[in-house]
Amino acid sequence: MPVSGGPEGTPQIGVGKADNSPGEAARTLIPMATPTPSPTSPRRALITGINGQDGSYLAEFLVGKGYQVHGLIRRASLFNTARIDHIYQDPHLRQNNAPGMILHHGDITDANILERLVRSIGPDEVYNLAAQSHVRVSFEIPIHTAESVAMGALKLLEAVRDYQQVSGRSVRYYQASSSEMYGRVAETPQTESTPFRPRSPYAVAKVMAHHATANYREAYGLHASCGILFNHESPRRGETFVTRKITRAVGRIKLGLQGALFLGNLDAQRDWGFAGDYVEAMWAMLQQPAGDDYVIATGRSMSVREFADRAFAQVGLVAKDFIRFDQRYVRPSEVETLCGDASKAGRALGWEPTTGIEELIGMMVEGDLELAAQEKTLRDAGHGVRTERGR
Ligand code: NDP
Ligand code: GDR
Repeated sequence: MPVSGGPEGTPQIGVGKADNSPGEAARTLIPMATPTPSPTSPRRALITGINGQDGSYLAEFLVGKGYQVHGLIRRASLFNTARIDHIYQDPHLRQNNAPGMILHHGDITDANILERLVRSIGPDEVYNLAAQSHVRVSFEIPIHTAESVAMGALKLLEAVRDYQQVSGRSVRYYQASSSEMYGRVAETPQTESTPFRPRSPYAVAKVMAHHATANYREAYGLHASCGILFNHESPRRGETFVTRKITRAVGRIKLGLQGALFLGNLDAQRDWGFAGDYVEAMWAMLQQPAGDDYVIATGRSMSVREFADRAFAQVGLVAKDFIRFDQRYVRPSEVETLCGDASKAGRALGWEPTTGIEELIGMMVEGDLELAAQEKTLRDAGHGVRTERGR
């Protein structure tokens, strides 16, 4: 999928920082031309992490609402837009209407790009979803995780603050906070006021991003909100997260393509919801008169073991006949149990989950049975099988 360098008419960018100025109040921004929205122009949203699970559902949702959606995407040596290809409109085939989605190359760790993008797009809403989001992996690459999760958020907040100051326009900001921040939980269920006791490099970094967002709200009056989202899944979930790993295995085992499923801690409990529901809460937060923090959860939790039992049962199999333990998937420090109380979001946003766990497991198993069937058809016909990653 082609990636745009930015909308036509992108103004030149220039931020001046006063030289030799004393520490306090040293920042001087040079006023400059920024895109001026007309009353008829669509609202503009910038999404970092647009090609991830949540980014894809959010982009779909916002395009459906008539937004022009801009997405930050990393350059990769293989196509990495499978989750959003269906929203993309080929400019060669498009009629005269404006594109619904425009992608821009960049990285959340690159402050220069973030500043340039925010200024050239002139977004009404910014959704910061980009992150090294795998908890187990964060123990292996803690510094990279902190750079994308914590420093990335701070750099984007700075870009938004500068843009507001220079343009005089107001931007609404969403930060993807996480239930993982509760760590060794102080109380159950967890609410917006439950203390954070992070248990992984990922969670530590998310706590920093969360507090930075609240600080920009208080210090600079930024309309900034944190969604403390509990685990949410879908057929688009990355294949190394436990729910998708299980449903992918269910499909492949059922069709004879795989013999066993290797997992770590089966006793961990999570409050699992559907990603499609959760992105609507992100948007709803930015439609409020002021920024705030909200827990988004179902209020029901279940162990990994029970999730697996139910997923295998959907195809008439017994999970324990196929599950094997692998120490490599156990975390150095684990979050044993999470269960969220989303009553504030219910009252303030009118948000509640619409998809129950059984329906969620059903849609994931159905999607992965279909993928396994495609794989089996190709194998039976004597073809090698390419995964979506191009192997
Ligand atoms: P995914 O892992 O599916 O998507 C993460 C996105 O971030 C991808 O688009 C990825 O791009 C991008 N990304 C990673 N590193 C960078 C970087 N350095 N620069 C630019 N983009 C980058 O996560 P989800 O969609 O599930 O989650 C979205 C956000 O919500 C994340 O911040 C996550 O931590 C948070 N969250 C998720 C929850 C969940 O249950 N899903 C719960 C609570 C919070 P690429 O494809 O190039 O890697
Ligand atoms: P989590 O999700 O760490 O909660 O983070 P994940 O699906 O990775 O793990 C959930 C629980 O399952 C246990 N587990 C395994 N996990 C994985 N990935 N692979 C296994 O083989 C396995 N076996 C058991 C884990 O130990 C854990 O207890 C997700 C991410 O989306 C974060 O970005 C987000 O912030 C949180 O959810 C809320």
